[in-house]
Amino acid sequence: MSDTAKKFYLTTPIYYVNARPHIGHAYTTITADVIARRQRLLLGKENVWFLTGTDEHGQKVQRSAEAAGITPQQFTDEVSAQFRGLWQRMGITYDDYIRTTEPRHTRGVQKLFADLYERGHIYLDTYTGQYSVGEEMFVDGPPGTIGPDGKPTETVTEENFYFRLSAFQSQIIDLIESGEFCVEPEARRNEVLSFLRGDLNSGAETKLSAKGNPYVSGALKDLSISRSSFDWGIPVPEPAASTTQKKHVIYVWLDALANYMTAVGYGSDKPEDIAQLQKFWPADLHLVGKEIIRFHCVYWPAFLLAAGVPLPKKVQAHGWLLFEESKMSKSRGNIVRTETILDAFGSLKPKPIDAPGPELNDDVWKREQDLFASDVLRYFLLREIPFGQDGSFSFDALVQRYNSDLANGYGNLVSRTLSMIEKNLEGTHPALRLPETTTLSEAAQKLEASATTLVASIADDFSATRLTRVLTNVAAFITEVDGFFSLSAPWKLAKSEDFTAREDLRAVLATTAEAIRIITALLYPILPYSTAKVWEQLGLGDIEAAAKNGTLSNLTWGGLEPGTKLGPLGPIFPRADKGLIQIMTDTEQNGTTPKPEETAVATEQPTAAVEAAPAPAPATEEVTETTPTIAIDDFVKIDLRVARILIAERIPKADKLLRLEVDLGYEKRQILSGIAQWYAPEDLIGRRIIIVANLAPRKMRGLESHGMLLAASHGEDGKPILATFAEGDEIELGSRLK
Ligand code: ME8
Repeated sequence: MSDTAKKFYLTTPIYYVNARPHIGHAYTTITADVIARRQRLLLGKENVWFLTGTDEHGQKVQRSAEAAGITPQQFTDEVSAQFRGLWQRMGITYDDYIRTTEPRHTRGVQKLFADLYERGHIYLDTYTGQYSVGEEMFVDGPPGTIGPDGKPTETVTEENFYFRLSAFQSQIIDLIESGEFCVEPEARRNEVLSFLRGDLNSGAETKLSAKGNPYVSGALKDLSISRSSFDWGIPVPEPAASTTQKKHVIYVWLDALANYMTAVGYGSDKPEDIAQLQKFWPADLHLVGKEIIRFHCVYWPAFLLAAGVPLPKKVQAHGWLLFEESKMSKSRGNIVRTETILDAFGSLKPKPIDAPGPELNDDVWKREQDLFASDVLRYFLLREIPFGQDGSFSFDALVQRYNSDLANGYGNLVSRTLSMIEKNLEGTHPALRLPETTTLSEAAQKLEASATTLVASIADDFSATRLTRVLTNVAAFITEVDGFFSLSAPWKLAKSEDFTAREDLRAVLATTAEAIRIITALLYPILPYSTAKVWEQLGLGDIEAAAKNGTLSNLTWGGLEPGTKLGPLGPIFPRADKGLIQIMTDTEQNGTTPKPEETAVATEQPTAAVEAAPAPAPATEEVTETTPTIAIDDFVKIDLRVARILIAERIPKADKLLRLEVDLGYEKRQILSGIAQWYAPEDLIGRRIIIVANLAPRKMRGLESHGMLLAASHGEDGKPILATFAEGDEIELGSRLK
């Protein structure tokens, strides 16, 4: 197996399928995605391999499937697809997704087990002990001991296969001490080392390793690596299997850890798999949460040493996302689902009413919304939680951070710079020169120096996964560029006829635009969607092409070609209303993301509109405080018309929806509306109502809804009261409301 420097193989943990994904999982996966994108810039796409997947065996999964009344395979298929679907929704660029129920994995795990057995590292023995089902491990202590998952252990007596873990104690200590097997951060390294050494002050016999590192002999016990009390796992292969009466499955952690190798071809004899394994193994980085450090830094290297396989180069452990003060986890019931955030932030990018042509269909637009919202979450998690430390999550902080750094910071800088170039310089980038005015010239030179320092320091920060530092340094640079912009006051320069002022205007805008180019290139791995939009607006085309051809990794000041035309401009980071916090909180409390049709007439409905809105807007009280004023031009875009309800009926299996056919005088329409809880269909027929006639059609439950009814939202439960006309009002159907 090769050890070339010019490749990078990184992994996330493979996630258990006994719980649905939450933002704790997203945190690791996002971090890995950022590292993968950055590495691709440096090494080229073909030399980077990013693996994620799902861990599908074990008693916990078997029990969850039983509780759900389905087979373990059905259960794992379902949940694994949820993880995968979420990563796709978020634009995660994994190269491979491994499932431990795949044949390629089974084959590799059985080979590993057979090799270990053949090399004499596995023996059969009987053991009675306390087993934590939640964590899939034996723990020390009397019956009823509380396991690491916070639940009482179970007494388990089993004849098991054992792995001679104890034989590798001193060797692993040496590998970690020498840095050959790197464990980061420091605190985790110390934790692993002290576990491996045993308590040197306990009075027990101390030995010295080959490299002179002290350890308590016997502190590391052999490890049971098979189970016979359940069968949802990979069977122990021959010849070991025939040495025992019972059927054994391989311990889920041996099974799971091996994914890192089986996914790149271990256990296969196909030439392409062998080549893949040679190219990418050993892994360069296993990214994990801190609670599984022992499995990755003690068991895993021991299995590999025993099998004669090179060790991964580094294991890096991050801290936990806390919610309401404790670790976010399914068993504690305090999780936040990523979908909640994607839906809420996605709603900040409503599909334009006058969206052009079929290329901007609902699916395409939904994709844009998801990727945008995913950027927001990426930014927040990486900006707020220094890698390695625990960090609290709150919706409040998410909205605040978004508004301060993205809407007001980066987004505002981009929009004010580019719109000035558009207005004053015919949308064409001027040549980069120093301004004539001394103070401005000095400030511009300082900015260039800061940019150069930033580019250099960020390379190190990225490679050490100091992503919070990357973002704080970029944010500080954005503030500096903003300061330069304000000091130069280009809007005043633009009004002057003076020659120097005109020249300075060009120099200032060129300097700011160049700074934006650098910022955007640096942020690309973290904000792939938004930076692509800024790149287009800068007139630089496709950022992915720039990533491939090296433009994003060779950042020298002055790279923006003068004469480049700006792309079409538009808002990148619309400001988020505080109401979004409530929406996300409510969504989590209700336990599920409301399906579009269920959000209709939700209590949070902001206005009088009643339709199947994908993401409800803030509560009415909130809205009166925060709804922005609009110009008459905005209002006239909304085509409000008088219509009469011809048909109203319930839709099977949709409790909240009614199907209406309305007459607009000039045409008849079908509209689906979430008012079924409040209005009996028969009471609606014949009513004259107001509809938003130019709302883009959308499909719900396979039916197209073309328009939206207006209603006032009444009382705490948001009961809709349809806007209508008095009995005697003479009004033609189809009349426009203005
Ligand atoms: O442990 N904060 O799977 P798992 C931060 N299948 N990260 C979190 C988190 C939180 N609150 N909750 C989960 C397993 N994670 C095994 C791994 S690998 C060979 C087998 C992330 O579904 C974090 O990366 O319990 C953590 O290590 C991982 O999800 C655990 O996922």
